[in-house]
Amino acid sequence: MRIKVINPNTTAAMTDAIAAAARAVAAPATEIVAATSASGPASIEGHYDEAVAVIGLLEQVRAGEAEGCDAYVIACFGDPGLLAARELAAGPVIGIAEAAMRAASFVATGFSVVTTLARTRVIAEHLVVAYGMERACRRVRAIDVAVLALDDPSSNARARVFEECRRALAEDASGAIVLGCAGMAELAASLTRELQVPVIDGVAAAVKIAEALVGLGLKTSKHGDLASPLRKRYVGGLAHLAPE
Ligand code: 5HY
Repeated sequence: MRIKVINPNTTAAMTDAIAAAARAVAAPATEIVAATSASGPASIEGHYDEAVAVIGLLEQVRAGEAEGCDAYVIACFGDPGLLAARELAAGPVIGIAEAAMRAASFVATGFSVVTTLARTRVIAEHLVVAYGMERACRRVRAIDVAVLALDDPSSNARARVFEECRRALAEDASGAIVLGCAGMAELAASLTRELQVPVIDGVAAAVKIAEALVGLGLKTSKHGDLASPLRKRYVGGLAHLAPE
């Protein structure tokens, strides 16, 4: 099977780290196609970034349909454009936030999310409600490090994530941690070892869930709201996105 893992921001270095996390857990017969959005924000850290990033994401899904992809992973913790992408795609589309939250709920009765900037906390909180995770998600926390500073040693990001996880386990009555950014994927294994609790990276969780759904022969339902977009005229700079 072919799974397209899409980074909806335009930072190729981040896509490389995301692709490595995806390939590390993919089954031998799974081909991971990693893609970086061709247009939009270098990182997604708010509602505006997210709204603009959706166009680049949908362009990658449309291309994936032509490339014969069996499933898609939206590798950004806001799950931007998830339902729009599901309208476009025949196969399953998995957002890393939903994947990580659902995986966490299988291994703990409560989890905390540790994300980047405080201003993006509300985006994760909205997803908690949208996914019906209010009971399981005990708290959304932030380390106040920008997305593109995560791999800058001077940001001390890893130590800050570790500290916030420790606080969450002490204060939130959580039994698991959900990492709230695709850029934190490579931290999951070592934090799990050090904290002795499941620390979940959504990229890996989404790849395994996509494999399971494709393996079950499940595709996105085209009965109702996720049916293919209705054909109509699109004009201007987005005319190329007109539904076929
Ligand atoms: C992400 N932004 O996973 C989100 C994380 C965040 O560019 N990739 C981004 O902080 O919302």
